[in-house]
Order: sequence, then C-alpha cells, then structure tokens
Amino acid sequence: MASTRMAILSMVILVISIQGTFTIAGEAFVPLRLSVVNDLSNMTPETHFTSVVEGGVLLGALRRIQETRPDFMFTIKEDPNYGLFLESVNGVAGNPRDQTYWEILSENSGEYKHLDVGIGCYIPAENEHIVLRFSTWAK
Ligand code: B12
Repeated sequence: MASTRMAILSMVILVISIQGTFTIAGEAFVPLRLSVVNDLSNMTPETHFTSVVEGGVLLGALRRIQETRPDFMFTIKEDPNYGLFLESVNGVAGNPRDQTYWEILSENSGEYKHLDVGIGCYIPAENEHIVLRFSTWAK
C-alpha cells in the first residue's frame, strides 16, 4: 500500500517535472532531478525527482527528498567562509585521509559542469539535473 502511494507520488512529480514550474497554495516551485552516483563503492546510482521553491537553494531540494524518501539522507557541516559543505550522502562521508568528497555537478546533454558554489548558495534552474558524485581529489 505504502509502495503504491510512493509510486503514484513519484509519477505525479515526474509529470510535474516534464511540465515545468508549478504552483502550490500560491507558491511557485521549480522541478529538478537529482542523481546520486558512487562508482568508488560500486553502488547503484539513484535518481530522485523533486522541486525547490522558486529562487530557493539546492539545500531545500535535498531536504525535500530526505523528507519524502526514507532511503535518502545527507549531512552537512558549516564552513566559516563558504557556508554549507555536503559532508555525507546515504551514510557515505568524504574523508581528507582518502581524499574523497561529494562533488556537485550539473548535467546537460551528457556534459557535466562543476557547480561553482556549495549547496547553501546554488539556485537550481527549472528541470536542471544535479548530480552528487562521490569523487577523489589529487593533492
Ligand atoms: C582544496 C579545495 C577543495 C577541496 C577541499 C578538501 C581539502 N581537504 O583540501 C575539495 C576538493 C573537497 C573541495 C570541494 C568543493 N569545493 Co572547493 N576549494 C578548494 C580550494 C582550491 C582551496 C581550499 C583550501 O585548502 N584552503 C586553505 C585551507 C587552509 O583553508 P580552509 O578554510 O581550512 O579550507 C577549507 C575550505 O575551503 C573547505 N572547502 C573547500 N571547498 C569548499 C566548498 C564549499 C561550498 C564549502 C562550504 C567549503 C569548502 O575545505 C577546505 C579544507 O577543509 C578553494 C579555492 C581557494 N583557493 O581557496 C576551493 C573553493 C573553496 N571550493 C569551492 C567549491 C565551489 C567547491 C565545491 C562545491 C565544488 C563542487 N561543485 O563540487 C566542492 C564542495 C562540495 C561539497 N561536498 O559541498 C569554491 C567555493 C565558492 C563559494 N563561494 O561557495 C572555492 C572558493 C573555489 C572557487 N570556485 O573559486 N574544494
């Protein structure tokens, strides 16, 4: 029963995503897609259809997914200079010893662009595809 409801909800969000910006109780929302990719641990990629209030930041979309999907979770830590750093996704945390972190990308027609700010500052565009990719950096 719960899974049927979840499937219907996903379909509704998918239809909304295809249509573009929508309004609920007078407030405008921007649909977007968010994928989580972790090739370092051979995990199956997952994709969520979600939305953020028009002009809102990516953090709002992550929170919205976390509220509706029990299988999605994330943690953040505050940096005194740059704001919010995405520390872990689904229990997997970046780690300076292994030089790993959650890279935040925007995908369009197979091209991946590095976001130039963090989740607390980035304002997603309508139907944007955001990718959280567990990555390594070279020292
Ligand atoms: C090295 C570096 C990283 C490393 C830090 C790991 C490490 N231990 O070295 C890694 C690869 C993890 C990284 C990641 C990202 N980074 Co960076 N990073 C830098 C860089 C080149 C140097 C930072 C540094 O070492 N300073 C010296 C030390 C002594 O000072 P510190 O305060 O302790 O440094 C810490 C913070 O800078 C923090 N940090 C690094 N990047 C970011 C990004 C955000 C949003 C936050 C909150 C914190 C943060 O990690 C450092 C180590 O703990 C700066 C540019 C610069 N020249 O300053 C960009 C910079 C800080 N990063 C930036 C960005 C955008 C990112 C990413 C969002 C990129 C992406 N699209 O994935 C991600 C963060 C993703 C996430 N999970 O939230 C921007 C931030 C701009 C902004 N106003 O938000 C900068 C300014 C580069 C730029 N665009 O000009 N980064």
